[in-house]
Amino acid sequence: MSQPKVGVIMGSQSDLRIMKEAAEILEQLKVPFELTIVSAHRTPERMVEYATSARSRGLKVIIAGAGGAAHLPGMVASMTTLPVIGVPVKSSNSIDGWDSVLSILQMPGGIPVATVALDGAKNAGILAAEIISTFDDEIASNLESYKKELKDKVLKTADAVET
Ligand code: RP5
Repeated sequence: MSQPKVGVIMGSQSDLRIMKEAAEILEQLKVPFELTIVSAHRTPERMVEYATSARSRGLKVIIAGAGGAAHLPGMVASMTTLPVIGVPVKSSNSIDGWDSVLSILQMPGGIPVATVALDGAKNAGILAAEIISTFDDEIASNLESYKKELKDKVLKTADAVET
């Protein structure tokens, strides 16, 4: 694949079962991306390096997923001017995922994180593609086809159940 435009990062390997959905949809939409593990708490220096070098490395959007005390998306957003999409991951010892949701959603003014639904990695991938599509016609056209497929599927089921 060509130069990655989207960086997909997550706090732990245990987030991969969810975050791979972002990778899958980016692949489907033909958006070049990179994927790695960056932990806010266990590898803080790596997080700083990732966030501060992201723009100069050519990334346009960062998708950051984490669970529990999910500081990764917000901390990355504090160190870059790239758009950051946060994915709250429901980790095994979480309080129904509310910890992840609130710690990613409730950012202070000035440091936005575009937070998707709990375990909403697929939508994070689509949103990242939509941001890229503002300056990339090929991705825009791939998104058009994807949304048409969604529409056709619904119309087909509507036809099937209609009486
Ligand atoms: C967070 O803690 C990670 O994002 C993960 O969702 C959660 C649990 O991590 P592990 O203990 O499974 O590595 O930092």
